[in-house]
Amino acid sequence: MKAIITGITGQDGSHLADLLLEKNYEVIGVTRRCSVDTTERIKHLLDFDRFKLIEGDITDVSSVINIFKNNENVDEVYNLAAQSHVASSFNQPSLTWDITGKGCINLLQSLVDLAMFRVKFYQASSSEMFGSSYDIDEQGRKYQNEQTKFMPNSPYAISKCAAHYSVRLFRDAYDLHASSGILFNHEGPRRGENFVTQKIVSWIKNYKTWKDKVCVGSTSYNDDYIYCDRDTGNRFPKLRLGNLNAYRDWGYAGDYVEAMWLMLQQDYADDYVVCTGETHTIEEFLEIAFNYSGIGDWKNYVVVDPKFYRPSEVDYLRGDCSKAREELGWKPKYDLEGLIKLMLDAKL
Ligand code: NAP
Ligand code: G4F
Repeated sequence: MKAIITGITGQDGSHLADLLLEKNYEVIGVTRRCSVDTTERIKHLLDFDRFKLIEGDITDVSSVINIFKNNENVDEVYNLAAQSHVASSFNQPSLTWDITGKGCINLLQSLVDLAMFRVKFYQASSSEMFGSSYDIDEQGRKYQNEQTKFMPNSPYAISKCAAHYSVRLFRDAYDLHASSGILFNHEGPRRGENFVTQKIVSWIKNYKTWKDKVCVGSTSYNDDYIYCDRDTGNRFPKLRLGNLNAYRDWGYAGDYVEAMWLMLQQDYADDYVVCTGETHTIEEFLEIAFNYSGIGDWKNYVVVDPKFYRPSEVDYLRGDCSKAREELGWKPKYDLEGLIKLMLDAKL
């Protein structure tokens, strides 16, 4: 089996490549030109003979067509490429649209134009598409599943909705085996540094290093810094975050790429929610992470900085992945506590 992965240098791309190589696939990863090396997450794969990188950018149709023409025997295409940061999408809405929305259409239309109808296609859809929308279960708890309507409220989510609907259209109109995974937040040691979970974990690591190596005595605080009592000039900046009250359904990325692969092994293409079914606030994440790392009460170390607020927030995400459990036989292996321990242990 041969697969193309766009977004190979990202968190999910690297995990998916690991999984497919384990399954004996030949994997072609698409990387875009960059002035610095972006292969940190796939370093361990670079010398592998069934793993190849090719240059390409999904916003450039000619580049996409070249990739497919040179790999006409490909069996599966996983589109994981995106401008994936929600807050950044408010600063770069057109670019986000070009990559996250139109990029997917470029891939789908190229498959059709080249008559590559036997290729199975996976699209990385997102729980962000639900925005402020939810349904209510028998216990009165909010949730989102495949039937919940989309109410996107960021340029990122709007772009993802366009891509998601395009996948449905190409499935219906051209009979393409094209599936979308509506994935809720998933994290892990390879998560980008500017997503909230990794930002917290990285701060803990840096603070512990400072505390253990530089400040062996006791500490005191002001609004912005933690001071070392042995040398008042020695200080460490507090962790600056935005909205701490949003709820997220956080799972482990390594689990979620398995659901992507399972979707493409089905006889019929479809859309599937992938999640844990549990939801927690950023405050709860902080509570568990600070307790586990032994630092103490997170409230002494965190500053709420409006700079990190978004023009529009998604307040509540909790998925119901009954369909993925029943039809794909998939279930998550990590809960939030397990995920935080995994991330902290890897970092520390
Ligand atoms: P990520 O770490 O931000 O990776 C994004 C990848 O897309 C990177 O490899 C990036 O390359 C690549 N890329 C960006 N623009 C490109 C372009 N124009 N052409 C080709 N490649 C381009 O994201 P992730 O967390 O792995 O997520 C993977 C996918 O799942 C994304 O589509 C994301 O929107 C979606 N998703 C993620 C989550 C989550 O919680 N992680 C949840 C739902 C959906 P560079 O390294 O060069 O920047
Ligand atoms: O970690 P986040 O930036 O992830 P967000 O916005 O939920 O998006 C992630 O999950 C989506 C799936 O639902 C993906 F589609 C998307 O690509 C991405 O992977 O923020 C999580 C929450 C937000 O409510 C945000 O306002 O944390 C809040 N937050 C509070 N302080 C912060 C910060 N987020 C970031 N990035 N940085 C902060 O300082």
